[in-house]
Order: sequence, then C-alpha cells, then structure tokens
Amino acid sequence: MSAEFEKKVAALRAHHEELLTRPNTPKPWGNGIYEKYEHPILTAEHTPLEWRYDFDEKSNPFLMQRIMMNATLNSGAIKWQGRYLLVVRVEGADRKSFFAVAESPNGIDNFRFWDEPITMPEDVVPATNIYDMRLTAHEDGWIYGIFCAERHDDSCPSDLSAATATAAIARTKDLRNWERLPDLKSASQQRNVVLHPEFVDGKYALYTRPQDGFIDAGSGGGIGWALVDDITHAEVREERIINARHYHTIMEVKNGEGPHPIRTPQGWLHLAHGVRGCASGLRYVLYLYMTALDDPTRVIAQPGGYFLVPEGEEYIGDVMNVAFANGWIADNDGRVYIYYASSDTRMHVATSTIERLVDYCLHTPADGFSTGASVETIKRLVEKNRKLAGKSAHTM
Ligand code: M1P
Repeated sequence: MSAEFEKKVAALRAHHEELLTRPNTPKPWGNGIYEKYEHPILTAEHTPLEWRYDFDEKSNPFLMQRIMMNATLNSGAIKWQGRYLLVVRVEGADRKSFFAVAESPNGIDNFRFWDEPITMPEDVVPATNIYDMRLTAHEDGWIYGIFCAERHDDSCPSDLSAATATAAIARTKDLRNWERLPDLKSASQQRNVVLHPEFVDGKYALYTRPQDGFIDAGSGGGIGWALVDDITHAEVREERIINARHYHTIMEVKNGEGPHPIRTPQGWLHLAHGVRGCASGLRYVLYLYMTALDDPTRVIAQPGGYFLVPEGEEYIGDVMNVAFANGWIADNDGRVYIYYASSDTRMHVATSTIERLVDYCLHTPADGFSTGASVETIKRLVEKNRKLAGKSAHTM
C-alpha cells in the first residue's frame, strides 16, 4: 500500500470513528413528555466502511465508495443481554432495503453496526424488497421479526410501480441466525403487522393493517387485530379494527401500529403512526393510545392529535415530512427509549418514562373531532388556570 493511500485510509477511519463515538445530549426546552436529542443516532454514514469501500489499493486506487448507502431508517428495537439493539432498515443507493443490527451500550449514542447485514432466508416466492421489522420477544421463547415483503404485482405486467405488500415472519434466538416462516396469509395486502408479546386466549395475537393496495389503506379502516392458532402457518381468518381512522385527524388517510405495546400497570401502551394528506404530500406523525390489560383490543385512552412530529432538519430527507417508529425499549428502571426515523432517512432517539407516557395518555384531552370541541377544551384549561391563579393570588 502506498504511503499516500495509507494516509487517506487512516483519515477516513478516524473521521468515521469520530462520528460513531460522538456523544448525544438532550435538546433543551422539549414538551415535558419526552426529550429529543441533538444528533441522529444512525445515518447512512454510520454504516461500516467495510460495506462501502474496497480497501485494496490495486482494485480501488482512488479510494472510492464502491457500494453507497442511502439511508438508515425504520428500526425494530430490543434490549438483549444488557445491550440496546436495533434491527435497522438500511437502504443502499440501489433502493434495496436490508436488515442490519446496530448496538449501543446506553441506547442513546455510540451505536455501532455488527460486521455484516442479516441474511434473511426467503419465503417460497422471493421478495424484491424487505423492510420495517417489528421485534417481539414472545412468551413462547422466540424473538420474532415481522416485516414487510414487497414484490412486483404481476397481475399488472405493464405497470412497473405496481407492487404488493405482505407481512413476512421470521424468528431467531440470537438475532444472527433467522428461521423464515411462511408469510402471513390474509385476504388483503398487509403492512405494519406486529406480534403481541403474550398469548391471548392461547393464541398468537397480531396487530394488522389491512390495505386495499400497496399504498392505499382505502377501505382498510385502521389498525386491526387477528388471532392466529399456529404462527408457523399464520393466517388472518377474522380481523377487526381496534383503532380506527377519522375524518380531519392526524390519521385521516392511514395509520399503523408501531412496535408491540408495552405492558404498564394502567394498561397496554401503544405507539403508532398516523398519516394525513396535505398540499405537499403525506404527513406522517406518531401518536400514543392505551388499551385494557385484560383486553388489548379495548381502547381506554387516546390523546387527541400527535405525540411526535418531524421538526427542523427532521423534515428533510428522501420522503419529506415523515416521522415513523417501529421500535422502542422499556427499561427496568421505567425509562423508555423511542426510536424514530425522520423523513425515511435517519434514525433518532427520544427518551421518556412509563410514568410520563401513561400520564400523557390518561390526561391529554381526546380529539373532539371539531373546532368547536377543541376551543371548549382549551377554554376549560384556561378557566382552571384562572381559578388556580386567583386562588394563589388570594393565598399570597
Ligand atoms: O414513506 C413513509 C412510510 O410509508 C409507508 O408507511 P405505511 O405503511 O403507513 O404506508 C412505509 O413504506 C414506511 O416504510 C415509510 O416510512
């Protein structure tokens, strides 16, 4: 290796290491519900140099990137053997997504990819693209990954954009070796399918998102629920909507379950995304809701409006105006790490606690579905604060 080439490699490695070890600190002046952080936790630049560069001077004299990476987005999350792991959707410059594990000692910074991407076995009909894995450590002892498998819709041979979305299912014990199970059978296309961590009535329980087409939720109605006898031959026989879309809300066009819900003393805590249309396209935001512990399909609280939206540089990216989350980790000390992607481009973390998120769900006013109702809600709060101010002025 020439001295010049060696110097270039050393500089490249030093620059990469600096990025990987950059500390992350909370942004000041949040909303009290969660803290966002100064830096994204994973970008395309975080991917290992060995995935992108040929370090042989003979075959790569200019030290070019031979394989470029485009984005790191929608990641499943799990705390495993004391480490915070993300199964990241990495997208190459060729628009193909693949899964790769990135690990951090503290859940907030120093994320580092494992050496190689995951080799995901195929189902009978190979997929063109796979993405957005939801991880569930199920009480049956397996860690499941449910993700979208996209294939060309061969019923429209002349339309190169026609595609189908199917829920693919795989399971693992170590996040390195994956056993692929048959894709979910369902009357409709499916994306954003999530496995509930516990058996319900002795069956596997799935959050579903029936959709009319690859993009359109259409008559799909919202987040659905289906019980499955055998996860190794999973089939949606009966499906009912448990979290419906509504006119003139943040989820008018589409919604979808994020990661699996977290069990809390007050109920199951759910993170989901809602989509609405506007002049600049679709706007994706995150919202929370809660369901009953004894019946995960019964909504007991749903704050009105969004929980988390893209802000500042988060607006910018491949698909603008998108916040999307399919991974979070609830730690033993009650801390919650919410992993979200901005604009289909990079990964971020926001932190909160179970206590704060439950308080948010139980005490944020619900959507009254009209301007009049919203104004009345604001007036009630103003009146309460007025009385409180009068009372404290009186007692001073
Ligand atoms: O581009 C925004 C998101 O679009 C899709 O979301 P949904 O399943 O709700 O239609 C997905 O392709 C998702 O990956 C993407 O982030």
